[in-house]
Amino acid sequence: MKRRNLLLMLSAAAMACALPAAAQQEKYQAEYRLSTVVGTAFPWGKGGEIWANLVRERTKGKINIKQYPGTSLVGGDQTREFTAIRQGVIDLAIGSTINWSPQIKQLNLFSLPWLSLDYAGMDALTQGAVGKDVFKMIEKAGVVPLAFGENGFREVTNSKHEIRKPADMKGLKFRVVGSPLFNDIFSALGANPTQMSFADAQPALASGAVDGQENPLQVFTAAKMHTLSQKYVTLWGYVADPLIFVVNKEVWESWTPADREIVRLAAIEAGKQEIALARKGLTAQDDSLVKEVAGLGVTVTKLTQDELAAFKKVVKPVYDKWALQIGSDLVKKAEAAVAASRKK
Ligand code: X2X
Repeated sequence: MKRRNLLLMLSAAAMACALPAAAQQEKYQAEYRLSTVVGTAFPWGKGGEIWANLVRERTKGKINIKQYPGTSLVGGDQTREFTAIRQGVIDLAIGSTINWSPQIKQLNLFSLPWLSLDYAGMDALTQGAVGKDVFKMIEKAGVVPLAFGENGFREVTNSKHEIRKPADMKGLKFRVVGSPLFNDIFSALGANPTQMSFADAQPALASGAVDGQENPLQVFTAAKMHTLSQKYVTLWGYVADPLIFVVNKEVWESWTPADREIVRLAAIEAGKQEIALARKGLTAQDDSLVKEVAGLGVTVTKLTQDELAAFKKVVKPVYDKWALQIGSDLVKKAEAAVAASRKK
């Protein structure tokens, strides 16, 4: 073989070896878009920031995540977020199961009123067999789930009067989130629900177009809802609202296995930190956030077990109707997990 041919062959071989790495590198985008409904003033948005920072550090800037709060990549329409993740308009998200339930109806599970009453019950759902089933459903829908976070227990607030019993709900106009399950709950209680996005909710509360809303206390304070005429808060904790960290499937597959592991572990870590932030000031040991809300001149109402039971009784038919739509097996599994957490 002539020396020139040998050199050509050697350089071709060298190029072939170098190609996979180079091709791999080319597939990485300059920026990955992370969707959240709220910004970093909220535990949920902060969770996004923590995740993005961990990934950026640990991949040495190779995976550069930019956060888009306000669900701005879908014009604020939370109910379209999951479809946009699937289609690749959104690369990563930390989303509420409520907002994704129009696409995956089983996600309504977490919105069954008073399915779980405390954090132990919530953890039993997300960290156990139910959480695994839910991840499988998300995977089946073509999106890669990595970790759970939490928005928090959703409490009912309004501008008109204290809510202690179902009759107090009568005729009040409420902004509700994007699952028809919430329309059913509020209608059953005699209220007047209207579904709208979080972005639209704030001006609607400010103008008095609606009287009330339901969201965790962390959302109440971060969005300064006392300045939106929300003078009455009832701690009824009817829905716990977990969040899920996900990645678009094609984006996920474009990353090296080592980078995927970095992103996955960072999601788990960010999820834990985010859950701690979401629960801060809302535990038996430390209820400082409840006090903070009362300090804003808001009437904070805690319900007795009997008072709570009256609400549960009214919405029982809604629970039963939705349990069938979600799937009895999954609901039974969830109920059993919650019951077991109470025995501990
Ligand atoms: O829209 C809401 O109320 C919020 C921010 O809690 C959710 O996205 C579910």
